[in-house]
Amino acid sequence: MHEGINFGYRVDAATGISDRALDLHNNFAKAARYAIENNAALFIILGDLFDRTHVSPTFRELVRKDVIEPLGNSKIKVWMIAGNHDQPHSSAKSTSLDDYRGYEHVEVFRKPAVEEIQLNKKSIGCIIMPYLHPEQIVKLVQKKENKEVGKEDWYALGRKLIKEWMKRRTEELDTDLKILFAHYYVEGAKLRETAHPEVLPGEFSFTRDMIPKELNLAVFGHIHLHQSLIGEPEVVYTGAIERIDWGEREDEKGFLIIDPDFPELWNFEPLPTREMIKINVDITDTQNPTKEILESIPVDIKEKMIRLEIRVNEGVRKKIEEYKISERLKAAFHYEVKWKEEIEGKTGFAEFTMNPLELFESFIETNYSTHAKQKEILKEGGEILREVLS
Ligand SMILES: [Mn+2]
Repeated sequence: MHEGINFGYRVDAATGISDRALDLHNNFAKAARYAIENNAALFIILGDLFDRTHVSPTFRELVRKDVIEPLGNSKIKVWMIAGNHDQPHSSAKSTSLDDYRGYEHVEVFRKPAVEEIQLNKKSIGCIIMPYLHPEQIVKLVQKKENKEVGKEDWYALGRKLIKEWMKRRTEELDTDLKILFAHYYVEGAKLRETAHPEVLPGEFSFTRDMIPKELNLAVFGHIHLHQSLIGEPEVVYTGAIERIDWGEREDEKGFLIIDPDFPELWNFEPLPTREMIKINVDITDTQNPTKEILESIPVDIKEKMIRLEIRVNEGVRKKIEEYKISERLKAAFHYEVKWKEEIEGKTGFAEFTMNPLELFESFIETNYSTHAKQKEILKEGGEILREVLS
């Protein structure tokens, strides 16, 4: 859902909310309405309800007003499972999700749990695995192993620990059906996000063999692309409810309906999406660049999102009548123009990283390599950085 996400355009001065963030919210409200109209028993939010651990009260109120309270009035239970965006790095810290604990029909899951529900006269056992940050997994492993665990071991030990826990809890369940609800990257799943990667370098991920075969279905949140990975059990990603990133511009969006009477147990229910059009135009070899750019823009752009990328030779941009382009794009919901200047005879950096964690680590290496608390600085700084970035 990514409620509270900041889009830097079409921001309402009174509320501070972008119309694009409302696109996301409106789809979320539509999913809740669908649940109400179809007498759902349970409404599950599979992580990343919020874009950050603390979002503006305005967003929290929108969620209360359009989703949580209407569902409560219709006697529909709500499960909120923490995702990487709304799970704090320290479990002692609170998150905007905790706002909703006060509702009798809402349950917030920030730790692994097992629940049993009844649906169409069938009992369903649910294994719930909220997102745990790497440092939380390290702490978990250290507690279970009763020793300090090195960087090279925690990942494998964490996987083993979670695999064994899920297997044991699945076997203990004596229900007609067994379903896993989790918020992780499962190796082999497809990614679409480009500017805002959901899966961060070094984050804890699942392998297929961790998911117990005794399950009837595994449903995952996290990746924005709705997809199904065939296997035992089938792994389904619900995907985001709207396109968050330009990499998702072709994707269908929606939510899952789970019903024990469906042959596959699940069905995908699509939601409306705002059209995103990416236009690439190359004017490095043309006599009439302004005209060529204007002709590359489709006639109907009303209410659509447009990204225009123009490849131009160095120094040519000033000859282009940019006001004509702006005038032409005005009808769009939102537009961005990116200029790619072809510069001759300059070379870039051979090795270059924009990964903030790598930049931080190399900064500490350069400036604090002899400091007595170098390791602590690295660890604490890394945690703060990850918290800020998530
Ligand atoms: Mn996520």
